[in-house]
Amino acid sequence: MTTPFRFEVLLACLLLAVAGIGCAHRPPVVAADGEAPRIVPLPQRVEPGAGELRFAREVALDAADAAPNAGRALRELLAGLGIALNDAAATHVRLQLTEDAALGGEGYRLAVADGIVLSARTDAGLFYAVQSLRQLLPAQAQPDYRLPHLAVVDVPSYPWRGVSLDVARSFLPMAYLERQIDRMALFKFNRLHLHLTDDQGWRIEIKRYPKLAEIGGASAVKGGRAGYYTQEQLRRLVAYAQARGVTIVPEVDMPGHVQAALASYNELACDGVRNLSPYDGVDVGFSVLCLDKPDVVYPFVRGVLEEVLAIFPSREIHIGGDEIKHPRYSDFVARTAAMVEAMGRTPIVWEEGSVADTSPGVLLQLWNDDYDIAPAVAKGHPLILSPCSYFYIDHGNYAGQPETYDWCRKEGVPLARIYGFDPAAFKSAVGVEGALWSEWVHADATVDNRLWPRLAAVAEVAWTPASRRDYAGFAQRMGALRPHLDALGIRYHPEPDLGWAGAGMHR
Ligand code: TNX
Repeated sequence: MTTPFRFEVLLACLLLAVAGIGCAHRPPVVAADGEAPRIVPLPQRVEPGAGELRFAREVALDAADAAPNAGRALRELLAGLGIALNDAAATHVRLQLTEDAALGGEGYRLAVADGIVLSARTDAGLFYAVQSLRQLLPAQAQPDYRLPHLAVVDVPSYPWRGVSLDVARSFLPMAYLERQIDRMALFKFNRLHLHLTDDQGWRIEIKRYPKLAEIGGASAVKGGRAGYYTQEQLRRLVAYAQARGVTIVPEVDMPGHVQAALASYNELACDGVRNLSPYDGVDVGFSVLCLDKPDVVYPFVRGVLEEVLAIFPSREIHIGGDEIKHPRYSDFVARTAAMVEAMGRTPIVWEEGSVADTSPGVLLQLWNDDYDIAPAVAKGHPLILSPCSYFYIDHGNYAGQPETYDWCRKEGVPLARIYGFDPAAFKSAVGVEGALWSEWVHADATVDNRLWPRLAAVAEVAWTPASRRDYAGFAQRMGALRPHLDALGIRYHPEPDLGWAGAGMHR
């Protein structure tokens, strides 16, 4: 643990002041209560001001019509805190679009002085300004409010800040996914990758192949939940996520991990295959689409992808490609990736797909720490980073946590470990993604426990450059956001590093 940065800087300032030199480096902002401002992920720049803004439960709001998502989020934030809108109120809150190239597509400014000004070039940037304000304000309504004067200028390091949820092994209800999107938005995530199909279940309605949902949707891993999403539900989810800056990235895992599909449509399996039953185990690598029957398999793949693409506007579409050995594997990946590209989208394939002859635009998702991805990077493939010893949060919050995997790392994947990851080691990285597989995670509360607070570390790794990060500062800021997580009903892991361990905590 390092000494909190604030103290060191204050001490340095004091010494310089005594020497009559003044202080060139300003400390990070110190809020009214003496704590660093609780913004996670840490912004690129926070300039402290001298005073504080106080207001009672009304403000005058001036919000740009051209920023509907940010405007809605800001109105919801204020309403949730019992702050009324009144044009005659003394305190003004302004949400404005500005031309400032340095802010890019997702950056923003947030200034608190006599009033509150949020500015950005885009609705997305303004939405993030609102999320920072949401963290600075209390989680519950108060009789009046105090905010330290400050000026934040913020831009993310990486454009891909993702979470992946495995809804195939064990299903998650639509209401949980909506809650998850709200929570992700608070930490400025912008991708929710849904692993929609696997051996244990097929979770998306495909109208041309109705048995995928009827039969494939009825199974789950032992102890897990079965179910499937209708196309209508998924369209609503896409819109819900879009309004919160989150793109839903669908994954249909092929050509392996397909037992649920084979059980639904037996002809997708090779003729000699005997095991065509639904599957509820945890072993992998045994099922495969019959790549010797291209006339059966590729029309199926095309039919499924056409419906998937019609539901999900995401530019990137995940086609799986993990954990299968087959002489025609490379050919399948190359052909399916080309199909997705011909449909105007960008395929994502798990790292193993790097052996296939695909265009360099295909995104690869790295998941084994020691996989030799360098040749693919040399070919120009962009990478989504999910190396398992940092980002597989189906592993324990601590060593030996019940109902967690430890195949990738015996000691689990604790918060501090995630925080220490530096994506800059991979030069073609577009960002990072935390992955929750659900072989052992079957209830909403267990999902919460695995995701939080670790996703906050994933968010900061994706947003804030390693040079600006320090774990002690993160622990202090994140520790202070506990009431916000409580207000969202999150049943988080009682992380000792954040001071959350102890009586009365969620387990
Ligand atoms: C590996 S990551 C898998 C998943 C498992 C996970 C469990 C990947 C591409 N394949 O099928 O659920 O490990 O940790």
